[in-house]
Amino acid sequence: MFSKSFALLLATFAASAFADSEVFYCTDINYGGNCHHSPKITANPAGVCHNMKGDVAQFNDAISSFGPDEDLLCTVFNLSNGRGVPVDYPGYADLRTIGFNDVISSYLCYVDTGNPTGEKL
Ligand SMILES: *[C@@H]1O[C@H](CO)[C@@H](O)[C@H](O)[C@H]1NC(C)=O
Ligand SMILES: [Ca+2]
Repeated sequence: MFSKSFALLLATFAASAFADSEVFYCTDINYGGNCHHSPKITANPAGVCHNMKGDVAQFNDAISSFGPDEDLLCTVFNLSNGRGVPVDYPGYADLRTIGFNDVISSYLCYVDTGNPTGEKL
C-alpha cells in the first residue's frame, strides 16, 4: 500500500520536474551565431527525435555548439553516414572537440529518470 502510493507520488513528481527540458544549440562555437531552443522534451519511452528540417533546416550540418538540459540524455546523428555520438549535459560549446562540427542532421533525447534499465517514466 505504502509503496504503491509512494511510487505514484514519485512518478507525479518526475513528470512535473522533467516537463521543461530542452536543448539549446547554435551555428557557432560557444553558443554564438544563430541559436535555437528545441521544443520542450518530456518523458517519453521512445525518446524524442528531431530532424533539422522545416523551420530548423538552416541548422542542418551547421551546428557547432549543442547543450542539453541537465536531465536529458541525447545522441546527435550525422545522417549522411548514420553515425551517432552521445551528448549529455552540459553538452559541447565546441563540437570540434568530438569531431562533430557542422555534421548534425538530427538528435534523439531521453529524459534521464535515473532508472538503470533505461526505462522511462
Ligand atoms: C558524416 O558523414 C559524411 C558522409 O558519409 C562523412 O563524409 C563525414 O566524414 C561524416 N562525419 C562524421 C563526423 O561522422
Ligand atoms: Ca557551424
